[in-house]
Parts: sequence; structure tokens; C-alpha cells
Amino acid sequence: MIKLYGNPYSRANRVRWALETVGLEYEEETIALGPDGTGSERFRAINPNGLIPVLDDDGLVLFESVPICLHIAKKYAPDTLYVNSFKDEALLLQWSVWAMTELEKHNETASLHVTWFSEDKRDPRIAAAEQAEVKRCLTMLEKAIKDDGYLVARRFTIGDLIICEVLTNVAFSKVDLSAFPAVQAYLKKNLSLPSASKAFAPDIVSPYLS
Ligand SMILES: N[C@@H](CCC(=O)N[C@@H](CS)C(=O)NCC(=O)O)C(=O)O
Repeated sequence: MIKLYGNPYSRANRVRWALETVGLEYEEETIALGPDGTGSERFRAINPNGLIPVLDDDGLVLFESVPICLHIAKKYAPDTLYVNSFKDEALLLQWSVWAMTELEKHNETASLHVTWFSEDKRDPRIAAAEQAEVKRCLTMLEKAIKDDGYLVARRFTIGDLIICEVLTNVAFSKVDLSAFPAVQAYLKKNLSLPSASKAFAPDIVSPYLS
């Protein structure tokens, strides 16, 4: 039995997309953010960290979205969504950790100061500095995917899935993607996959499909 604890407007989207990509049967329990959901005693017994997503893979209960995605790919699609050399695995891990610790971190802080905080809590200097960091990350990504449109192994892997899902949040930091044509094409191609249509609420992917 595979069970995802998540909701359609959260980092559970990357896990749902990985599950849809490998074609696994799973159930999802919607967990709201806040005291009645992620903060509840019941949910904290499942994830003491109090955050979604959580995956229960036949009794193996995992938190942290990126390791969950890597686990799904390696276990259920080792020759397609995962990679099969030490070199490609090292690159895949490098980009996956970068997606969380650089790209996502800067995009999230920018989004707080551009979209999510109330006006009185927003700091335009932090917003501008963090948007500049997101652009620095996008410049790196643009170069990395320019040759063949993929991060590693010259095909779509879990690394591309993680990065494209992280980038669905760029709408909230209001970073303009037009200076990054390879990234724009990369998002459009990968978010148009049938697995993405099944995994995402339409309003999340629509800004990147035209
Ligand atoms: N590093 C964690 C972050 C998870 C996280 O921040 N989840 C948010 C939703 S995207 C959450 O559960 N927030 C709980 C709350 O705000 O109550 C991961 O990637 O899984």
C-alpha cells in the first residue's frame, strides 16, 4: 500500500508527479496546513517534523519531498526515471540538493516578501536580493540544460521532475523567466507531460504552458 499525505498546493506535488510518472497505484490523504492538519497530534505522530509531504511506502514512512522522490524513482523506475551510473547518480544528487538548498530557498524567501506576507511585513530589499539569487540559479540552470534539454543522462529523470516542480513556484516570486528561454522551454515541455496533467491542479501549471 502506498499512501501520500499531502495537498494540491504544497511540495506534495513533486511526490504526486513522481508517483504518476512511474504509474503506481496510491491513495492520497489531504492534510491541511495549520493546527487542524499538519499541526495536529494525529499528523505529528506520522511526521514529528509536522510538514507535508509524507509517503508511506508499505510501512516505510518517509518525510522530506526530495529524498521521497529519489526513493520512488530508484525503487520503481530504476532504468527510466532514475539513472544507472555512479557519475549520473552523483550529478542527480547534486542537482536535487541544489534544488532545495539554493533554488527553492531563494525562491521561497522572495515569494514571502513579494506575495505571501502582508504588505507591512514585506521588505523590498530582501525581495530584490532574493529575486537576484533566483536569477543567478536560473542562469546556472539555463547553461546546464542548454545542450539537450535535460540535467543528466540526456533524458527526463527525477532531477528534471524535482527542478520543474520547484519552478512552478516562480510565479509567486514574480521572477521574469523571459531572459531564460531554455528554462521556459524545459518547463513547458515537462509540465505538458501526461503525468504532470494528472499530478497538478491546472492553475499551478497554466502560467508555464503558453
Ligand atoms: N523540506 C521539506 C519542507 C516541507 C514543507 O515546508 N511543507 C509545507 C507545505 S509545502 C508544510 O507542510 N507546512 C506546514 C504548515 O505550514 O503548517 C520538504 O521538502 O518536504
